[in-house]
Amino acid sequence: RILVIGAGGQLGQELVRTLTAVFGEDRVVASDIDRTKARYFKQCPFEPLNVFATEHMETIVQHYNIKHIYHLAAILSAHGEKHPMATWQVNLDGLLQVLEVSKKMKVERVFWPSSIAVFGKHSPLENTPQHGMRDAGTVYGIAKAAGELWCQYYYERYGLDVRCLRYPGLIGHRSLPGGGTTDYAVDFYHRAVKGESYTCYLAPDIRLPMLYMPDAIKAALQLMKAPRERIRVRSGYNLQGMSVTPKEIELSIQRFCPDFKVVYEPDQRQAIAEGWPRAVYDAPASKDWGWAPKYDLDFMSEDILMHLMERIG
Ligand code: VAH
Repeated sequence: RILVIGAGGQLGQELVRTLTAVFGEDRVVASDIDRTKARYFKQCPFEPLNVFATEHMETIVQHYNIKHIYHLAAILSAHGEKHPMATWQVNLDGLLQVLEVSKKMKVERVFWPSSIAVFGKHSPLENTPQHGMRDAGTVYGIAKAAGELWCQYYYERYGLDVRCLRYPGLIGHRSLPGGGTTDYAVDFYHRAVKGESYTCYLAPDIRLPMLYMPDAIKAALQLMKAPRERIRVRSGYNLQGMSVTPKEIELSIQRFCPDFKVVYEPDQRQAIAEGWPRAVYDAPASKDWGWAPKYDLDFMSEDILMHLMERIG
């Protein structure tokens, strides 16, 4: 079976939905520290789980005969800057608990989402290389950079098959992000279909790599399905979907919602975004396990707005 830790978050809700569809509802166990998140998971077992309760984690792994773990629990970049020590503890120490339990319980494969946030202002930010310098400028990014090194260590020292992706900003219509720097993009679509305007906390021209959720989920499943010997990057694979600015997203939405308006009032999150890549080099992901994103900006906008309009009516 498959255990998803932190299943109640933006990525987790979508991942559980796809994993249960692909492997069957009896093959997936969702878990989250917040037991109220059980409401999202009618299709599979749900277990409340705090990553620091390692004995409880071991009991879950044993009871459900868990062979694959997707460890998603984390505090995102913007929220993380308000609570640096808690963010380091949850994001890094939490990962170490999962790696230790996985090693002890002989879990076969572990997935961990890293982020383009591992890079910082001294990294080349255009076409950022796969093995470039990771001089993260946020606690979130520092924990992701350190976490990548720990994942690599557990593979090389203990043979634990940990696999990581450096996700760009993720945009989806089924689940809401929380505390991220790229959350604005999700807010744009929700406000547009409600006929509301939006005040954006980033400048209109800040270009960032973004990924539509179906491509993000597809990447995780492709990476985890690949034969062990195909995985040649044990830090985190760069993933490049589309590099877009808030203004370009606004214009793309206006093709479908002409009255949608955005006012730009950058706040402290602008400095975080400026330290991140404009676009990353992701040929190793394509070469090693067949990464090939499907969605561009207009295709994504059309798909999101269609789903949201149906839901919000
Ligand atoms: C964040 N969505 O905004 C995350 C992501 C690259 C951005 O890591 O913190």
